[in-house]
Amino acid sequence: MSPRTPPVNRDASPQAMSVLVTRIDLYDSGFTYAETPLPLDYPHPPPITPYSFDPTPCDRSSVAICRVPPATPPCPSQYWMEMNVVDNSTPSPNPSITKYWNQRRRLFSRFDQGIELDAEGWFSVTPEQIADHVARETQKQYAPRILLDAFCGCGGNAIAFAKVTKVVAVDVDRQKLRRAAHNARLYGIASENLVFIECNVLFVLEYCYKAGQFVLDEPIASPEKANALMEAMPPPVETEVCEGFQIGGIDLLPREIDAIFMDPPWGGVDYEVFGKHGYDLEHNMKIERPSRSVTTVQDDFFDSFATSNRNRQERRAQFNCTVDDSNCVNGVELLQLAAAATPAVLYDVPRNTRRQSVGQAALAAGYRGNCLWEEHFLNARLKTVTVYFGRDWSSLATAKNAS
Ligand code: MGP
Repeated sequence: MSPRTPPVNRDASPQAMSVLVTRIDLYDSGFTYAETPLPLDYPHPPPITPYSFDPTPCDRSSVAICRVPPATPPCPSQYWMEMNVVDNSTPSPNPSITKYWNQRRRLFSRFDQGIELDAEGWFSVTPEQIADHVARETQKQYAPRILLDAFCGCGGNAIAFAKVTKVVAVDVDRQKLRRAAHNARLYGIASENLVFIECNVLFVLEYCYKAGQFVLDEPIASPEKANALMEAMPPPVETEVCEGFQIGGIDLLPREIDAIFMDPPWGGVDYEVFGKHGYDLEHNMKIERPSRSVTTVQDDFFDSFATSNRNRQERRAQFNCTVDDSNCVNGVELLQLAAAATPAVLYDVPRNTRRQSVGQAALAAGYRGNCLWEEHFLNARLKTVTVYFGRDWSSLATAKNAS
């Protein structure tokens, strides 16, 4: 592979954002380290503006993308799973999820012990090796005492985080939270490490935290703000103990959070219809606000897994179209809300997201300096991307290649 020259961020002012792209190789089956050598010929990166946080608006064009050397070569013994994670010998219970069913032990190595997933969980849960890596990395870089998992779903990431820190996991759907609790029990997660909150997370981000502190019970500055809060306030929900874990409403939220992890719905299985770098956080991601009718994935959603008989243009036009636009925040606004709640934010985005748009979203959210775009390759295939905000990653960009 011939080295490409990365775009140089010539604007050395603190108004700029560098998206530092790095590659993490993880393995769970079928490959050995020798068969998949890391590409070690990354170009030398340009100088990076040090990290700072500045809420004033700035010129959104000041985004540079540069690839940085991998931090450490992978150690196969650390990541290898001693099991056959891809298995098509047992027929899938539903033909439309066959692709996911065959990889079920990649999603959860303890799948056979009774893991529960719903329709959305099958296609959106993070494979365990990747979830564990992100949790370890988060602990290393941010050392959060409490992390808020904004879109818990059936618990893939929440379980990985709860192995290393305390987690408060939010989802609008109690059934998903019950499944997550069940799955967490299968992994032996301690009940004091994981609490589940049934609430629309946009309410939690917008009204419950500022700079990591719980503010919902603080005096409100104006009658208008008080009215807006009253309108958005979710109805009370019951508290229950499910498989040893507490599930309840916003009264269970902690007084402080140190980091937020977001793995939001991207709009469904068809997200790659926008091409290799065409997914746009502003235009393609839609997260429904509380209070109006909530669109949830129904059981007949399985019927819509098969999309290939529509042409690309139709699929693009119909992508995410069941969500009411007037009652949504987009992926850029979501980052703004999270950054205001606490600056340490980890954001899972589709692998085909336009990196420039992530840099622009970061600037709009008040970040300056750099963010880390971490690509997760599982057995040499790009699966997911996590973007880390709120830390200075420039040391990665200047580190010497570990060849
Ligand atoms: P994928 O599109 O299912 O590709 O998503 P896969 O299984 O690698 O198969 P391929 O052969 O088509 O490449 C890859 C990963 O993205 C999944 O394992 C999920 O972790 C994640 N993912 C996929 N979708 C559709 C979503 C989503 O809507 N939301 C979130 N948060 N994650 C998703």
